[in-house]
Formats: sequence, structure tokens, C-alpha cells
Amino acid sequence: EGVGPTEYTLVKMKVAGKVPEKLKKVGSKPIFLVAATLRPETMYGQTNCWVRPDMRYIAFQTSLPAGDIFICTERAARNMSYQGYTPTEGKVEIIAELLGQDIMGLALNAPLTSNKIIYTLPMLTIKEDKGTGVVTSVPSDSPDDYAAFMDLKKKQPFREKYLISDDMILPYEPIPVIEIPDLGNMCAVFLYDKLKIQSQNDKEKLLEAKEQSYLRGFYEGVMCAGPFTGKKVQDVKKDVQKLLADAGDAIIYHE
Ligand code: A2H
Repeated sequence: EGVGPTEYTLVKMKVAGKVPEKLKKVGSKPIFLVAATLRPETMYGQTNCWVRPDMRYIAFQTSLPAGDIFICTERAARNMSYQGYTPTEGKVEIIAELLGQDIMGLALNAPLTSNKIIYTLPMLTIKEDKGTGVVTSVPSDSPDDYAAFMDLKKKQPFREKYLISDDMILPYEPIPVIEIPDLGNMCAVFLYDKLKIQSQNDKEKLLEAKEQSYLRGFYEGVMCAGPFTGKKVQDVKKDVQKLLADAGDAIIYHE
């Protein structure tokens, strides 16, 4: 960060159930939320997808072979249009303008995770000027994700406010993906408890948790899920990214 562009893996999460009203006109083309991640190796542990209720998103036409429609921020779509992902370079064909709340509670198919269906849920701290505005949730390994996940689990009024039904969150549990010495196989859960993090707005403690886990996860972490079980994170990160991209389940994006 800061020096030069950041490379993100954009994970394609397919709308699998009810299509939002504003997207009914697209017919049979596949629709995906695209989540920007720096941690493709954690995708075995996805439990949900985050969008910000009050943020603007668009659906647009990509140039991918199956005619995929992507949902993300307009800013990210513009960037993608200069990276070969739209029919005309520099042009974004907007199909619908959406608010996060319009795409809340959607059922999705996400790659690699053992959960057959995951849901879009609210995260209030998503930034507009980073990635795609869609974030995939891995509560075992991301302190931000686990804090937002626990906010929904613990607070019924919070679920109600954003029209989240109990079945979209209560049956889900963090999934062990990476073992780190001293931090166990779910470092975000360990640090949330250790630092007594109260909510997704607990900025300083969340920063502290990220500092205590991010580099160690990379340098000392060992996979404990998926085909790379037993291998070091730093040795397989690129392999998982490639596995996703080769299967058509992710694209590489820079900003
Ligand atoms: B990461 P950086 Cl398991 N607003 O993916 C807030 N957060 C965003 C975002 C946005 N607009 N776009 C992406 N992100 C998150 C996995 C993960 C991530 C794990 C552990 C740590 C972690 C699963 N969520 O990030 O500022 C995404 O969450 C720790 C920083 O560009 C993305 O990777 O460094 C990361 O933040 C990108 O943040």
C-alpha cells in the first residue's frame, strides 16, 4: 500500500436465489457480487458476504465469456473497464443502480467454502474508496469480519434493522483455515476474546488485532483446510489465487 498499485483477488459470488427487483430485467445472465480480498488462501472459510447498507453499488456488463454481470462500486467498475473486463475499454454499461440495502440478504454461491449457500449481510465500516465495496467474510481469520459477525449474532435488533433473518447468520460458525503458533487455528476469534473487542466499531483494538495476526498469518501460518493442508501460507497463497482464477471463480484486479 502507498507505493504502487495493490493487487486484489476479486472473488465471484454468484446470486443463487432470489434476484433483486432492479435486476429482474437481465434474464438468464449470471449475476455476481465481486469481493476484493488480499487473502485468497482464506476462502475455504467464507461464511457470508459484506455490503454496506447505505452505500451505492452498480450492476454492469462484463466482457467475460458467459456474459457475467458484476455488482460492485462504480469506482471499481471504472477501474475494471481499463483492465480488460468490459466490452469497450474505459466504458461501463450500467444495468442498474443499487443501494447496499437492495442487495442485503441475498443467497450466494461462493467458491472453496464448505458452506453451500452464504448470505449478504451488513458491515458498516466498509470504505467507498477501496476495492469493490463488497467484502467476503472469513470470521476465523479477519478480526473485522469476526467482530461484524458477532455483532449480528449477539444483537437481534441489529439483524432486524437490516431485515436479516436468523437463518442467514445463526447457523454459521467460523471455520478453521490457518494454524498460527500461539494464536491457534482461528486467530481472529482468539484475538477478539483476548483483546475483549466489543463491536465492529472498536477501531483501536481491531487495528491491534490486525497487527498481531496479519504478518504472522503470512509468515508462520500453515493451512488446515483444502487441498494445501499442511503447507505454509506463504508458499500456497499464489497457488490458491491461480486455482480460483483458472476455475473462472476469480479475477485479478489492481488499483
Ligand atoms: B481481506 P487493504 Cl481473512 N472496506 O479479505 C473495508 N475493508 C475492505 C474493503 C473495503 N472497501 N475492501 C476489502 N476489504 C478488506 C479476507 C481477509 C482480509 C482476512 C484477513 C484480513 C484481511 C477476508 N475478509 O484484510 O486496506 C478485505 O478483507 C486485512 C487488511 O487494501 C481485504 O482482504 O489492506 C482487505 O480489507 C484489504 O485491505
